[in-house]
Amino acid sequence: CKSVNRHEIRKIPDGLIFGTATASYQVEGAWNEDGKSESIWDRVTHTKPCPIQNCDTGDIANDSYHQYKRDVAMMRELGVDFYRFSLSWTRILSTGFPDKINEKGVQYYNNLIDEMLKYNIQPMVTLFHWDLPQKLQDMGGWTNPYIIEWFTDYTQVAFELFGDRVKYWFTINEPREICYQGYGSASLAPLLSISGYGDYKCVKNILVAHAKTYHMYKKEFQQTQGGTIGIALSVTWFEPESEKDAEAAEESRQFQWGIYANPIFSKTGDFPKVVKETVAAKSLAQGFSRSRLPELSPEEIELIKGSSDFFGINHYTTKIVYRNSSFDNNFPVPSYYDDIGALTHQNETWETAASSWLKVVPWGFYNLLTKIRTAYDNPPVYITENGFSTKEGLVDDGRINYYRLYINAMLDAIDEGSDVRVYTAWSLMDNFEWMAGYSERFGLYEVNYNDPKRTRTPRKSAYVYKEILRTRELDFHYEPDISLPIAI
Ligand code: GBH
Repeated sequence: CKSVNRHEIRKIPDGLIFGTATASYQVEGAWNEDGKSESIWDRVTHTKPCPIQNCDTGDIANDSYHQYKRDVAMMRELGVDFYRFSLSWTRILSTGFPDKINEKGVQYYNNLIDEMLKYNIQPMVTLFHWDLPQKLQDMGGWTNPYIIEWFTDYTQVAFELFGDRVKYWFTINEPREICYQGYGSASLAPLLSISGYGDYKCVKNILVAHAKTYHMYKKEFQQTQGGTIGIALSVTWFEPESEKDAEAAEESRQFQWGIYANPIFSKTGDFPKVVKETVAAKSLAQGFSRSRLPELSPEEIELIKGSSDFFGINHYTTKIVYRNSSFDNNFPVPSYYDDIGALTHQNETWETAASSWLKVVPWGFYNLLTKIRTAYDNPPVYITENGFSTKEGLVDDGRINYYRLYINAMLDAIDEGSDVRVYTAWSLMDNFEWMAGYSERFGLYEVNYNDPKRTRTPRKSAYVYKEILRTRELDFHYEPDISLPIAI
């Protein structure tokens, strides 16, 4: 990665589009209004004793359900090309199934989409950003293969309702977080910790549900609706601590995101060889009758292979990987991390966001984009999320620094041939940061949660992001005057 020349003003290539993102549960509120039913996040946030920091919930969140006009006005202030948001399954289908369409919920999304299109802001829609109907969770959620038909029934309804106006679709946001954090490490809803087993069952069902949705769109909708569809994977960069750890780092990448990327984006398809072989061998040695990682049949391999028009990447940070000869660790057996068989840490000197896991490592982003280009035959890349958390406050120089350094690293990769077409800042505004509640703020706009109106105010970073989009230049020296209003 080239070192940053802060004196140089860097041009943004034509054709690269910029936007921001949110997700339904994190911003909408109105959790039980107008026929919306309970999702797994309603259940978790209403559990006593509360598992979320400060007992925060998304019951009201940013009240975007009532304030979509203000949200769109902010998009116009920033001058974004698009806005990525997600649909709440339980708002559209109260029963979880397509037997009843909840018209009021549908109206909300129609209003939002139409308001955006009025100002030429493209809607990019994530079909699933974690808020599964609780009823489907009661039947096993992503570990039950029936979810393949529950999901495709729901996504078909979404294409029918909104596909006339939505030209960018994402099937699933961050399968790794859904499967490992939700079913393996109890760090996201449904807060299960059946690691090394439940998480792997989830992986297969997610891949098949995603691929079937992809092919349904291609077959039944794309010709008339003309959109593009793919998946958004969370991709942390894993860097070896030293040369002897190169293999451990590669294996970590394969376990952490290759398990999704290889079946979809590689020429051969299927789970990565090292993942299949390691989990099979360990499972048998542990007394299981078969590998804890499900097999993909030849038909499933074909179905999943190539099932994304682009490589969607949510990227935040980097980890250093090493392997002990003794591999002494406290991972339970079996578990996903025991299967990976490597350890990670982050450098103490790296600048840290308000989220302890989020360290500023722009060269990791460059290495990652380079790896995607070389390993998967230079696919079109959509950066579907990238961002930095702070505490409350409008002067967010840490966020500004992060965006500049990460966009700069992305431009380095583009210069060397990476086909990056979309860049999305997470997030348009502060929102419900899952288990961290409202204690970690990712917004270009600050949201005041003490105010029933949930007033939104632009941070300094909003002015800087706006200027990058307006000038299509990255200028490390630009200093906005935040006493002036941020005009549309
Ligand atoms: C995204 O997830 C989500 O899509 C979005 O909803 C969320 O608000 C946003 O990012 C900010 O968090 O390896 O145990 O140290 C980010 C997923 C969460 C992946 C933290 C890496 C590190 C946890 N990231 N995780 S750990």
